[in-house]
Amino acid sequence: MKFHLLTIFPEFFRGPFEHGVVARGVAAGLVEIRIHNLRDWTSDFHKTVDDRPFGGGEGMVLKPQPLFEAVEAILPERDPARQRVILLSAHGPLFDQRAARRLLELKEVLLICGRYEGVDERVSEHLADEEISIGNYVLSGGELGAAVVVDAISRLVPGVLGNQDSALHESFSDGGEDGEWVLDCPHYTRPAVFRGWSVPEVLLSGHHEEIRKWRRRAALEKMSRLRPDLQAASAADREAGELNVKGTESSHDQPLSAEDPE
Ligand code: 9D3
Repeated sequence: MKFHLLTIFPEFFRGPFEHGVVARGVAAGLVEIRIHNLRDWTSDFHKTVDDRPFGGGEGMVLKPQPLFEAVEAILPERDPARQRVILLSAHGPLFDQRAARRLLELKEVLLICGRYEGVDERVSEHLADEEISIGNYVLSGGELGAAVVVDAISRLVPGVLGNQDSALHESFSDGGEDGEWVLDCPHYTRPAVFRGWSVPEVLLSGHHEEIRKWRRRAALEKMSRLRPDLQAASAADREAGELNVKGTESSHDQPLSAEDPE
């Protein structure tokens, strides 16, 4: 998987891509990231990338010329089945796990990071194949969005995660097909009692079948509590209610008789 990032802040990505999963994917040769400085495609002495908006108004707009020339130089002939030019913008459809899986099918993705008040609309109309927003809030530019997109896709590239099962199972225990967002179960580690709060007893029991059932119930209960907006949550709620997860939870407050394994 090859990513191109087109930005006026090339140094922005040093942090996000030099750590963790993305860095490992790059080191393993499974992910390739090329960062391109938009100013390299300006032709004037001052390397101007922006200009005032026609019709007046606040702020500056990214000029089309450096963006078009950059994209045409980076991807000279675009194969729409394998390459995609994406404009990160506050106005695009929201990026989600389903979009990450869709883009994983491509060989090469060029992410255009907007800045200032916006990008000349002809970039959206005639240069980018699609637009992506990462959420309904105002950011200062597309760089953080591009980093999010690269991270989410890179961890799906086969072999990038140590344990290949992880990417498939996490948050998709039974929602992988239709893109339903299914939350993971709660996790605990030592000590078994921390500041008086106990780990649910079943997790210390060694009863794998009981643990599996508890984890499923707890995941559903947590999702319906924290994400009632998700469609699966209402079904989850019913199941959690029937199976009485809340009853399981009350054991949190009781001190454990079991020895602290620490
Ligand atoms: C309401 C007028 N403008 C806000 C001051 C609109 C606007 C222009 C430019 C809002 C954001 C931006 C810059 N944002 C991005 O380039 C961006 C973004 C975002 O703001 N939110 C979520 N995802 C993304 S991806 C790129």
